[in-house]
Amino acid sequence: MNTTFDPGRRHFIWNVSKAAISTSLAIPVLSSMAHAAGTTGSIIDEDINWTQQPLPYGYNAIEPVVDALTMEIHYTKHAAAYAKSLGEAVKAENVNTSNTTVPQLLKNISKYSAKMRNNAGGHYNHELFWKSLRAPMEGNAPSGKLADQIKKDFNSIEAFQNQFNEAAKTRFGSGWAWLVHTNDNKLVIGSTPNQDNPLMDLSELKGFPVLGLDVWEHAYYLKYQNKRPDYITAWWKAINWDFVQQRYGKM
Ligand code: MN3
Repeated sequence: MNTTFDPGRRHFIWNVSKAAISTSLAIPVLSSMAHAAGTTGSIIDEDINWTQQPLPYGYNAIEPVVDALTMEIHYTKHAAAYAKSLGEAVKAENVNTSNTTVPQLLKNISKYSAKMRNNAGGHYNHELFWKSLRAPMEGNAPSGKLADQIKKDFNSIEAFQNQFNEAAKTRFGSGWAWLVHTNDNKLVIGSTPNQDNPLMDLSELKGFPVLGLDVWEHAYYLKYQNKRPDYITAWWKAINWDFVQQRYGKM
């Protein structure tokens, strides 16, 4: 769908070829690797593993948008618990994590338990969330192809932000607001309840999650209490648009 040169993908293909040459099972290796990466309408999410990855910055790195204590509890307690419970669920439900990716599991999540749904979603969503944040700065905004597409699909960056804010504010209870790249190459805003996400086969909102905002109270309550809109407003300053742009290029 996107023809932009992607060095990560090229490297991946080269490694697969190398693996194929070094084994007599060249064809099965190639086909199973292609399957693991997703073949049609490809979702390449090689950054997401089955276990919790190190936080890419210190607990205080996103202050004052996200305070250090919230970041620490969010990462070491909430997100860590999703990863741990996901590990239990894949064991109990016989998921072969060496030939299945987390996104592949999410795309078939209706076949698994509620425990799997909540924790696979929780794990994926948080791994994505940490990487989509950076030290806050004034005037933080998307650029390049992503900004062009946003302007095309939402008329302006401001209109896009207003629509995203509305989705995040009006998600009742706990959940996530999303910017999603759809299969027909459009950017769409929506939200999901609990730890659901747009990759899930049972999600109403469908597509590749380019950007997600955690609107569970555990993400903001210590600093913002009941003022979710203030948290959402502050969050715009801390979005890592370089990362978001890379994801947009991966659909
Ligand atoms: Mn959370």
